[in-house]
Amino acid sequence: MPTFSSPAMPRYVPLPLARALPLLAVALLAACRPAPTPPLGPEEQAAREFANVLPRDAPAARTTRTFELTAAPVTLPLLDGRSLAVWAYNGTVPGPTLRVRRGERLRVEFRNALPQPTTVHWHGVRLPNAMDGVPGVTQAPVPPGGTFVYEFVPKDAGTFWFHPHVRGSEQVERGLHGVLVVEDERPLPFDQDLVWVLDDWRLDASGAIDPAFNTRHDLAHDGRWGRDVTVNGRSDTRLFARPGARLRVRILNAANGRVFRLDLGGLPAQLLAVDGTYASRPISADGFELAPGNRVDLDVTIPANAGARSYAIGDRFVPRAPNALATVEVTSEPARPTPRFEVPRPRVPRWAGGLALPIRQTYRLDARVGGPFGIEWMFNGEAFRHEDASGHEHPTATLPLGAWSRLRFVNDSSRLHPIHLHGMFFRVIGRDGAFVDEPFLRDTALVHARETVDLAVVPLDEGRWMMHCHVLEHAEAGMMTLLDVVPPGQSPPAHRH
Ligand SMILES: [Cu+2]
Repeated sequence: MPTFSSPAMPRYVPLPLARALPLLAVALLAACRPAPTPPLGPEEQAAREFANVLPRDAPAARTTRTFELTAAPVTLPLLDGRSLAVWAYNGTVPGPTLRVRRGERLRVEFRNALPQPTTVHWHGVRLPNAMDGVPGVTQAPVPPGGTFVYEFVPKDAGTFWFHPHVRGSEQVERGLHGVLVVEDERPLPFDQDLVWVLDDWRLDASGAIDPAFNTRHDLAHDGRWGRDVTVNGRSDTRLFARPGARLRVRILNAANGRVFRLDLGGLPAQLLAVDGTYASRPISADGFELAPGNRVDLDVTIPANAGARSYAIGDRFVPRAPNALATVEVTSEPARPTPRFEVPRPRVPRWAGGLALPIRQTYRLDARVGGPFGIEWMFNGEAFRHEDASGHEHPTATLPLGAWSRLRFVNDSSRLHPIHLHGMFFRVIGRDGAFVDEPFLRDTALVHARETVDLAVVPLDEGRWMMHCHVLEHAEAGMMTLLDVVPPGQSPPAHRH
């Protein structure tokens, strides 16, 4: 049967006939097809709930913003002026905050001046797979003295961060991390827009960064927790604001293992965004558990009648060992009117029936004795072998592009595992079998001791993406794996050998 929809329709077909042919073709097709399309299945409906929640494609880039980024050892006055030998991006810890606007291309000319190979991973950013910075999977590690250009157009506005994906438990701990802010096309008119990087430090007897990484003790617990807790490298961070001011505070947990539970000390603050993307409704930021890798953006309004008072911001994740984080000092300036504006409130799918739908893959989280550090952490009894992460590691799940998938994490251990997926946002839909209605997406979700967590995801970006525990010692000791995102019906690319 000739196909009439071909673009190569002969020119000599008389015009009325040319008009009639497509109609005829449609009629013929309709005649030989079973007429009604079947109703959508529940998973297709779930995928449809995600339509237009996030942009499928990157915006057309009008301009390119270029940054030079060098990782190198340096000695800095940190921890209240004590000098500390660290590894740093561009000579600062935290590293520079890179700011681009959505619709701009980001170009980062990276140079490795470390004594080890490294890469740069752009945590939370939806970007082409080849720019994801995963050694042996998306790129070769950058050797000492080597360079690499990272270039991409971020699809989403929000608060992201970047850090090495080689020997992360050592390189991040030594100071290699920075924030990437992708501003909205029209930034919200807050009085201040600032970044707080939370971290902790473990020093040895000489006051240097303790060089014992991936110890058995840390592996048997929740990774490396240091006693010195800092915000932007200091333990006395103070933020000054006038009465009536409205602030956007972007908070990142860059610690290897420590979880922070925010105590805002009475400061009126709402969660504006989690892990980069906006929440669908305002919720209190008090008590939010910020696991390693997580970000929150706070929408803070200083009361007009606050007077010259201060608010103590702290962490109460371990109730018997709270930490002071920072102080918000209200200045004695006269109050000015609080800026009033609407914040974006995107639709976030509820997936109310999600826990009744099939599980695409279950991951059991546990440890065993063995491996290079004495203890290995595993997904489903398998530890990721970093030394041969050159294509020998096989993906443990295939997620169809644009389709709904449910992943289940069963923590058979008594430790904390913040699970991070590269290249996609997901929603936590269940904890211990009970439906959870968080009004935001995430890229990192904390799985508590012995807990079962269900998440739902509609990946929009093809590629071989990493999934790992963001307790960096657990990741280093094997709690990593790969997920393939492929168009529906296609099989993943054969893995390289
Ligand atoms: Cu873990």
